[in-house]
Amino acid sequence: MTNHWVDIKNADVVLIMGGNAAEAHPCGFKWVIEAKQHNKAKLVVVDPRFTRSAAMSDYYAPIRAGSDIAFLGGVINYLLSHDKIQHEYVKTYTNASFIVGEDYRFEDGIFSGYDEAKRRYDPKSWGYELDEKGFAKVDPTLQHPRCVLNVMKAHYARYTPEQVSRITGTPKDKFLKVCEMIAETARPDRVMTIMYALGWTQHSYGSQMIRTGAIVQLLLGNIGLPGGGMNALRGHSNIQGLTDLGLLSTSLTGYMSLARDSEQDLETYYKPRATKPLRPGQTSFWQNYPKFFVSQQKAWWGKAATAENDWAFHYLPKWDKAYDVLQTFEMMSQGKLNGYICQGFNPVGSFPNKKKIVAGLSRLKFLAIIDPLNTETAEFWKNHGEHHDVKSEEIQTTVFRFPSTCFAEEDGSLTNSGRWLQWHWKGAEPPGEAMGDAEIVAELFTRMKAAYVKEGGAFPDPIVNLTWPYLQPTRPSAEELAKEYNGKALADLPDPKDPTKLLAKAGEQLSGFGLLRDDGSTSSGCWIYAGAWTQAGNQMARRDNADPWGIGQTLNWAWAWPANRRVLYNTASCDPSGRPWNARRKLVGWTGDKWAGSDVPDIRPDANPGDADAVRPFIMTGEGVARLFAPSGMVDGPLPEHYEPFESPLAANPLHPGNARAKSNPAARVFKGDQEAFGAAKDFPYVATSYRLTEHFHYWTKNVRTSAVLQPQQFVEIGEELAKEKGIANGDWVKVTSNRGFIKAVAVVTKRIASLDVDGRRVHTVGLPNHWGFVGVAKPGYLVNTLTPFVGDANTQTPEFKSFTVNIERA
Ligand SMILES: Nc1nc2c(c(=O)[nH]1)N[C@H]1C(S)=C(S)[C@@H](COP(=O)(O)OP(=O)(O)OC[C@H]3O[C@@H](n4cnc5c(=O)[nH]c(N)nc54)[C@H](O)[C@@H]3O)O[C@H]1N2
Ligand SMILES: Nc1nc2c(c(=O)[nH]1)N[C@H]1C(S)=C(S)[C@@H](COP(=O)(O)OP(=O)(O)OC[C@H]3O[C@@H](n4cnc5c(=O)[nH]c(N)nc54)[C@H](O)[C@@H]3O)O[C@H]1N2
Ligand SMILES: [Mo]
Repeated sequence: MTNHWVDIKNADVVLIMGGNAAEAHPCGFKWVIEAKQHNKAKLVVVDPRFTRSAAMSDYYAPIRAGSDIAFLGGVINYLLSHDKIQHEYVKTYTNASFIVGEDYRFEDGIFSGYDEAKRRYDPKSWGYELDEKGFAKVDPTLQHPRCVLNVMKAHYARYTPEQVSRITGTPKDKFLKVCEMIAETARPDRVMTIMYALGWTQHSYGSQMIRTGAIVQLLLGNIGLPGGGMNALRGHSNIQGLTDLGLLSTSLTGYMSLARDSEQDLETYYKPRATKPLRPGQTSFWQNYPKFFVSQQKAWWGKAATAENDWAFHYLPKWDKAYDVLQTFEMMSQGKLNGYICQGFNPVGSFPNKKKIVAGLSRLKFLAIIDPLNTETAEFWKNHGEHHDVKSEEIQTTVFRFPSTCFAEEDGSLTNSGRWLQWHWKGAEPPGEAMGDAEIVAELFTRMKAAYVKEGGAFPDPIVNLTWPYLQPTRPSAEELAKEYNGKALADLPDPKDPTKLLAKAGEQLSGFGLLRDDGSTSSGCWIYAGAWTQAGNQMARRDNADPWGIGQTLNWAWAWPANRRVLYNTASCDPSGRPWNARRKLVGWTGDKWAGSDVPDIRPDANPGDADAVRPFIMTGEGVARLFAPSGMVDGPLPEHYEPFESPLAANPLHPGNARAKSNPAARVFKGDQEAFGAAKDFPYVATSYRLTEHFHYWTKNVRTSAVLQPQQFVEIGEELAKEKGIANGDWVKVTSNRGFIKAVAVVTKRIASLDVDGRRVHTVGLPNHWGFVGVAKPGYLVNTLTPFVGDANTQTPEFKSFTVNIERA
């Protein structure tokens, strides 16, 4: 989230699109109700299904799953052609005036730089035109034909209301009504928040869907303002913490990235990361990359990380490709993996194409499961009759099971969607021989280290030199780990402005990332978490909910990264002179000599907005402004474009009917066998989408009798029109088939799923709740991921769970 949960109450318009907060985030949804009740906010929901969120809305519009870029591209076109943009914001705080280089092209659905054989773009031609000093050229009059605003105008002119309706199936009048409601917030004193989750992320172009939403918000001037923002509703209680701490295969902590194999020395590694400013006078977070990186290396390798060995840079692996979950299971199915450690993860249930996942696990020598519960993955080898029909005698994988505690049996912090680190305390002792996750990992590590010390090995250094500063080496405590993430001074830190003063003494916890250095005198396991556990103690455990400004800015409740800032880019909540756009809801403002207000300013506190080359609010970019057009950072194009899901009921992309290459995302990675496992529209004519129910949490609550009673039986949802066409009555057993397998369940026939007119044909949707499987106390059912395709988003590799195709018939 750019903003946070409580802040949603400040919105004038709430757009829930690509999520179903009332169902999947029922506690957080109360802030939408607050906004409606106390702020007269209008709730707009766009979803293929009339959801529980839709039931609370002021306006609902249906949409064909997978077509949100067409919808939002149409909104962009509407805003630009009806002059419903926040002009001053767009001009000063976005790259609207930046000039795109003359080699940039977009033709027939493909951007310049495409290599068809590799399915990859070279983004060189998407860059800005630079001047002699390396700064981007701009045209403040917005007249230049290649300035971003005009490039964008031309790109989205194709997304007319008729075209949008043809692609999305959303009736034109409903689309235009949503545009009108959204456009209301182009005024400086009106804001919209966008709440989204998997309905946007789980597509082969999910990242671009989110970008389209962000572009809409920027044109309206809604980013950085209270009640505004792009708000990703995160899933598991600490999934925000997972990405913050760099658990993805090409990440390091705090959104730093692991080096590629072409970056074998520190200098080459820093070059693209420690970004140079693209505007005169601009400062950017990433200019400090070496300070964050060296401090991480010192936290990990202590004295073994020295200036002479480039801070142990060569201890880190270099990536030839991302080892995301799809890649890993692809390699497993090719027999390239011996073992797999599966900690708090149930891939047989949660990853696509169950047949392929099980085939992969069957080729392992060993599988280690660290989980408080029994799971489908732990029993992948066992025949469970019709729900999981495998030949156990042909599977040789040894499965080890390590019973772990769950979060309620441990102390620690959880980072919520709003980036708040909230400390929690153990609620109960774990049962039986269950051990904490950190203890299990620590046991594994100490034994591995002992083996490396004794036997050597190809490259023992990163293991034997790893710092392991815990009082009990096999029992690292949550407190010790948290202090390590925060970081400390390894030497006295004199104030560079006044060397007689110390900013921190050797050994002290650091108060924030501003103190980090690149000379080895500081350590921090995760720079964005610096400030969470300072000399003053555990900031995450703070529980003062005082809200002096009355807009939900409880700065003494828990601690938010970065620097306890609650709303990112918050200086964009002011006009270019530093005055809040809306005096009623003030985050920060320029007082004449500093920035101050109800939030921690997201800028140098003394950055005078009146200066000729004033620092601009989007300090994560070298431009200092937000990117409507992304010259870098995306693998599949600088502007979002609509493509069809890999399985679609349509024969072509209606925007590019003559170009088969532009039907689906040309830069998405598709493994060979998976291409062949995609189904054709003639055999699988219906759009399928999968989702959650309030009463269950993934596959765990099958182990809870009360949850099993509340939603006792697996079902699939279809609209009345499709039911009639197929002769299916409410309560009938049906069989749903994709090209990868089938499931059987009870049909719920409902008015809540509309059939839509898409590109001249009638398109029906089959809704698939996720939560059943073959382990637990609930009535067994089929895993929905028997049906789903093995392909992911081009940027993140998040699987395309939200739009694929199936057939359905009475069983
Ligand atoms: N009770 C409960 N709560 C949960 C969970 C749970 O299992 N149970 N899981 C948690 C986790 S891990 C996560 S990540 C979050 C997920 O939270 P959400 O993303 O809100 O959950 P989903 O139900 O998967 O999907 C949301 C909606 O997306 C819609 N949708 C599908 N395709 C499209 C599309 O192409 N466009 C649009 N506009 N909408 C589409 C679906 O119809 C559905 O209503 O929930 C968390 N909360
Ligand atoms: N078709 C379809 N598939 C989906 C989705 C979808 O919308 N549609 N959503 C996807 C999403 S968003 C997600 S997040 C994934 C979730 O997929 P998984 O990550 O596989 O999720 P869970 O089943 O929630 O959790 C896995 C295991 O974690 C265990 N666990 C709980 N607490 C602890 C703990 O403290 N320590 C340890 N070691 N284990 C613990 C649980 O018992 C459970 O067995 O599913 C994805 N799969
Ligand atoms: Mo999730």
